Amino acid sequence: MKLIFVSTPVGSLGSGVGGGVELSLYNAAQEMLRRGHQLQAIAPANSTRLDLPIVQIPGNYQPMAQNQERTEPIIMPENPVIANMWEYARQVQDDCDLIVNFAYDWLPFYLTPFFRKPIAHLVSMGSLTNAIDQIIPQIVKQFPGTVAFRTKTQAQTFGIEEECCYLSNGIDLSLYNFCLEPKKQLAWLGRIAPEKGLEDAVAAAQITNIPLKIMGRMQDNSYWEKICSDYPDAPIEYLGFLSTDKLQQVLRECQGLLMTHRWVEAFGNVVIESLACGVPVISYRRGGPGETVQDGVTGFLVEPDSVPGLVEAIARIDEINRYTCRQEAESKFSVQALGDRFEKWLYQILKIQ
Ligand code: HBI
Repeated sequence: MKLIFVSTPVGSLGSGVGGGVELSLYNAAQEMLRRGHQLQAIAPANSTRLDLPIVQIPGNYQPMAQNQERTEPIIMPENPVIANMWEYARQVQDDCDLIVNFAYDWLPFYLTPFFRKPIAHLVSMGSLTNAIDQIIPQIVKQFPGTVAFRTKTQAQTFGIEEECCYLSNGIDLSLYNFCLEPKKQLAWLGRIAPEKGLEDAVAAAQITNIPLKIMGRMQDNSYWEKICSDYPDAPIEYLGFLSTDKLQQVLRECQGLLMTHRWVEAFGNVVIESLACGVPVISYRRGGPGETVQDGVTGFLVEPDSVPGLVEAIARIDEINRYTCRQEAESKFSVQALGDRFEKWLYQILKIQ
């Protein structure tokens, strides 16, 4: 297939602003290229992932959807990079078989009927704003099979009952090294922002007195300051936004990963990064991680927003077999396994068997 991947408009590829979707685009792209498909990515200027064929488009970033009020109207900055990226896609559409949209934004969904070539949409978050909630189910109905989600739970947040494609996700497992004997420490990974519920993990660290290693982009400084003043003597250490290699060097030596998200995390890449290192996951039973973590097998699912629940699960963490965690990653969450699901989805859209 000749593919065009259009990236998220909230930041350049490699900046970390696009969070999990950057990693997803990169892994899916590498896997499609490895399988012999032709591929070009369209991304905002200053993207640093130069090991992909990227066309860099200038323009101003889109506001992050999770920072918007539910009733907020669609906002377009002047010289919007999202419009510039899709104008470029419109110009080159005849050179491809299919375009894949990675953005969680109204415009690409609205433009779908105006394009001559099919657009496959990979939705990376759950329901956040009314305007997006309205247009995604519309495109699901109008173009059956072209909208994929990470998980069924996520699709249901849009009120979608039609059977859709659930891609889960995949990562390059060769970047993650298994560790059998962890140190007495826990990990928390993610953007430092209110929707990620970091304060609960810090509270659990304070109660159990187990050191908590915190990694991820500092998105909301005042939120971080408040946590530090609320839990002055919690044994926590913030290590910043680390490269995958540095991140897994810390993560693999942890007894477990804490997932304390407040919102319906569509998938939670950090779950499979953790399993790849053999590290069990303790997660609120909410959103994607509720489907990805096998309770009692690869970690524990905890009643949402319950710090006592986290503390109980932490006490049981050694019951989980770390080899099982790595094996689960290898069978379901490798880039190859994702590639199989991704390729099958695109072939079905093009009606290729
Ligand atoms: N917000 N408007 C908008 N568009 C996106 O594509 C987007 C976002 N917020 C976060 C985000 N993408 C990525 O972090 C996803 O991985 C969640």
